[in-house]
Amino acid sequence: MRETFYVTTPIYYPSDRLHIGHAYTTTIADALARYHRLAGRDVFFLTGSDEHGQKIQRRAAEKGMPPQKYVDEIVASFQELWRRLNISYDDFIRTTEPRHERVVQHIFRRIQEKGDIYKSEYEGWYCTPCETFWLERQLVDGKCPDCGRPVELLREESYFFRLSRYQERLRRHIEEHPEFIQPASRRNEMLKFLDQGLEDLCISRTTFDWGIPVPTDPRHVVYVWFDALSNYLTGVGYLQDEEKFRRYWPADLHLVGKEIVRFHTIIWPIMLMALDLPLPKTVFGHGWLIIEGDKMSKSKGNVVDPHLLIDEFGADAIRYFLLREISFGQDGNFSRSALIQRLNSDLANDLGNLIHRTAAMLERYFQGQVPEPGQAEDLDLELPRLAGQVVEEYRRCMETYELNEAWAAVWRLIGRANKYIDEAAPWALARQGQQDRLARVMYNLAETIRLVAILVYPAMPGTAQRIWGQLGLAGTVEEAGLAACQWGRLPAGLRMRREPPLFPRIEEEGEGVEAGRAGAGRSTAREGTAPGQTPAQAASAGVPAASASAPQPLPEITLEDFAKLELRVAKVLAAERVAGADKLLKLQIDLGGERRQIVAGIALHYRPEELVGRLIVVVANLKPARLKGELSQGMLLAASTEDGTALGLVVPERPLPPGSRVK
Ligand code: ME8
Repeated sequence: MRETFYVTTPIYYPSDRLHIGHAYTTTIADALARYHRLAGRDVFFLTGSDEHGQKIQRRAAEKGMPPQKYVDEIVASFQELWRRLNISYDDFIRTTEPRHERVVQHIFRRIQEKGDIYKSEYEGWYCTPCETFWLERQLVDGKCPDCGRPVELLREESYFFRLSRYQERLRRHIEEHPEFIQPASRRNEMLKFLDQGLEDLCISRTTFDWGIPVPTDPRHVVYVWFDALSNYLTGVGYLQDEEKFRRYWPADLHLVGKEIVRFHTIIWPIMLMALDLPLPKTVFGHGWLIIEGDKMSKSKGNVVDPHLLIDEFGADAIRYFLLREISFGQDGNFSRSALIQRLNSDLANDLGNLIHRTAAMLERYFQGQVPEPGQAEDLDLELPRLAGQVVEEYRRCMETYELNEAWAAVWRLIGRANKYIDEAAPWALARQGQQDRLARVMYNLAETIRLVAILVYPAMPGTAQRIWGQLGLAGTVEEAGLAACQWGRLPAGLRMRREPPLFPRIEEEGEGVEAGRAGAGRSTAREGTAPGQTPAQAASAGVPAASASAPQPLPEITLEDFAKLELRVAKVLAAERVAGADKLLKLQIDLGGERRQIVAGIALHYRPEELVGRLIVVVANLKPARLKGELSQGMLLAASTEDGTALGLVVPERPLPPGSRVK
């Protein structure tokens, strides 16, 4: 039988629409599920919604809706978000489903029969937003110690669960299984929490009715956390599909935010002990996404909507950012500028350039076909060696939940491959007629891209599959699996297609946007690096963007360098301002039979209407980029004074048909 991997996310409250924090947890769980599938395991990935309790009942009442109708609507939006984010869950559990209500009632009855549930009276505090009971001494300034919001005094008849009876058994388990609570800092917190002694837990309520009735006493509804935690059993067929349950239980990983580690490592394991079921292997409490230094909250108005981010940047870019930027386990800042910087540097530049340069050179030197690798020199052996090490390190990091280290390793390989292009200088080999060595270099590059496609799959499934297809490989990345990461399995003869960039560079207004698309040139492909030049020099030499303001003369270039620029005359068909960007105009241009859109930083100098019908000059082969979310497929030429106060378009001196080449 194949090894299994059962991973869960928290089931989220439908008290509101989900935000980027929820997307963070679910993306990590999805990446892990996909990684384990790649590794050949039989994966079960469960997510869902936590629909009962006082908080939800009140929210529904505020909206004037019956609770079931209210949750149905919100939960549909959860599922829509997961679809857009490409979340590959195997089941979505809703706690209002009959299959779950049955399981919860059974669990309640079973623990009661065992003598671990008794009836008494609860008198104490309750935080409804957290759905948590607190003792007077646990409050901080009379407020909830977790969220700082006001608490309510409760006094009602309740059923209690004898947590205290299992305290020592739980402590022993935590001490003997260091992998049970991760990271280690959370484990220490939980051991300290146990030192204070466990109080028995109130597990039923009588003052509202939106919950699962206690089977033996239906005036009570089951406490929402007792109900919610049980989802991890319902979801894998407990009491319904014994074969499935035996296959996947115990869970390998409950992934949760740090604020709910206590529920998952104290209450949940004790419920399982009382049911004589094995405990999950690991509860991992990750850190929070912080927005510009502040916790996200509705009242602060800083809630980030993942839908808008997906609209603007695409699902894979957002997934990659969440997985790469935040040190897994710790809190991490989420900001638009960090996002753009990360996407530009890692995706548009590093990954994008590697693919673009390789595809372009394969086309130029081998009609797009991956050649049989020729004789290798020392330099050519380094990349395969590094690839082997990176695959090993990647596996180790994924298995031990050092996720961002795994991506860092992959990007070391990508970085090395880009440097290898500069060092091996395929264009020089081609000039010197060294076909054999050139074939080796190009094979190595294409093979690195194949490995990278597999390795990035858990983070960016769509992108990985596109790269796979671009290389001419059949089937899916997931079917190929990690086993295909062996160097040298790329068959010669495949045809690698040249495709538009996977991740156009994103330009934000204000950072050097002066003329056509100033700044974009910094990241253009480095294919043409000449011997003795650094890639940066070659890139800046190759692109005249905003160079009017450059104080230093640029390094000399050859005619060949200049010939790489495809400058053409274009006619402006339409022009308009870009919303939310003072400096930008969006132009529709005719390039001689081809229509394109370009975005130019000239709005302070030209009104849209004065441009329509005019001839301009554009760099037609500049890598497309996005500015304020608008696609720009080229750059117009303009000259400006060094301080940027005066600017004029570069135009042909007499009328010429659109598409005419500028040489
Ligand atoms: O707690 N940063 O549901 P919930 C990172 N229903 N992760 C965040 C986050 C942030 N700023 N905000 C939320 C519940 N999360 C219960 C769970 S499980 C049996 C019951 C994520 O809707 C994180 O995973 O309040 C956190 O634990 C979870 O959303 C809380 O979701």
